[in-house]
Amino acid sequence: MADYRFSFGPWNIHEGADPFGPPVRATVEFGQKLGLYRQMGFEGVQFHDDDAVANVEEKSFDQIQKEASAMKKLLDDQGLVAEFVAPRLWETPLGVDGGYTANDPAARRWAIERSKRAIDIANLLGTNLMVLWLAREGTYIRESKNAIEAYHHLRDALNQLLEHSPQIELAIEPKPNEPMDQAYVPTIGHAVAMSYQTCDPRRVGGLIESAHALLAGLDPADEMGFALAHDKLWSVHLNDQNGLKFDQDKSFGSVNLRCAFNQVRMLELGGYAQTGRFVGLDVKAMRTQKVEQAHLHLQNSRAVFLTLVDKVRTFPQEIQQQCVADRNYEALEMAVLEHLLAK
Ligand code: 3MF
Ligand code: MG
Repeated sequence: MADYRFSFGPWNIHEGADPFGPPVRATVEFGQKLGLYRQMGFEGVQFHDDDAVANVEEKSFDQIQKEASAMKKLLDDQGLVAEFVAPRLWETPLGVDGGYTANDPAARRWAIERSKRAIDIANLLGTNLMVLWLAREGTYIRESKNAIEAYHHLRDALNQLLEHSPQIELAIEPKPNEPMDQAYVPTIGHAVAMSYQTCDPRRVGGLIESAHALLAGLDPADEMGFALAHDKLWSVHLNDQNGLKFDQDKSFGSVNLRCAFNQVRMLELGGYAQTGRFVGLDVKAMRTQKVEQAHLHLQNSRAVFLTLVDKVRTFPQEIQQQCVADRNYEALEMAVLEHLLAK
């Protein structure tokens, strides 16, 4: 049976700042973070474009090429691979009201150009996958944009990116809100529908983050099932979320173990491990955590995932089938709970 491969982004080891307070931990140097990957059983590194090439917008293509190649060497030396590159479009002042869907044509051009550079970086790092978290593609008030036009702009942007590189695959990471009041492409259904409007639907898919699905009031496992049914689950950001509040990125399974079990079950049913795609984490350490232990949330999330793989594989098939045949879902539910509670 194929083994799962795990990834996380360097931003998952962070200084603990939140909107109400400054950093509380020293910065862990990038090289030191890379050293933690293998040690904790991770092989894939998730990148923003500027995680790979700092201040990417100020650099010439030659310089980008030089720095991305140096990063690739650093990865090779540590036995790591880049899982994906994502353009960080939400921090530049020109993108204050969005990029691809901005009303300002200059902002739209900027977003597409920066994303093309991110694709170049992905190619240099040896990955075909670009993740698009559409952070500011949306509105604070509905009257500020025309959603019909916005979705058309988004389709045009996706087409330009697909045309920029024949091998690039675009995985949209849906999220319903934050930082916007309402985001465009809030669910995987929207992302899959968008894919079919592009010039090459086979190269547009999705990444599902557990917390984002929960914020949309949806079940992450079912969102994954929808993507898998369309062959479009190209990555996941596993984490957890305690109710409908800000995006918490809590450790996987830490709030709702049964929901986590069902996400793992869905990946097992979909044969996800055999696809070779990564089980990505997008988890934050608690603000209270000391710097020496500010990576434990990653290790713990991976451990919970693997324990749940075992729980899924050892769940008695006969009981499941019998309960389904009898339409006795109360018994099925109890069997699941007993299985999860058993030592
Ligand atoms: C925000 C996110 C992002 C994306 C990341 C890669 C900072 O809620 O989940 O994390 O995952 O930009 O796409
Ligand atoms: Mg994420």
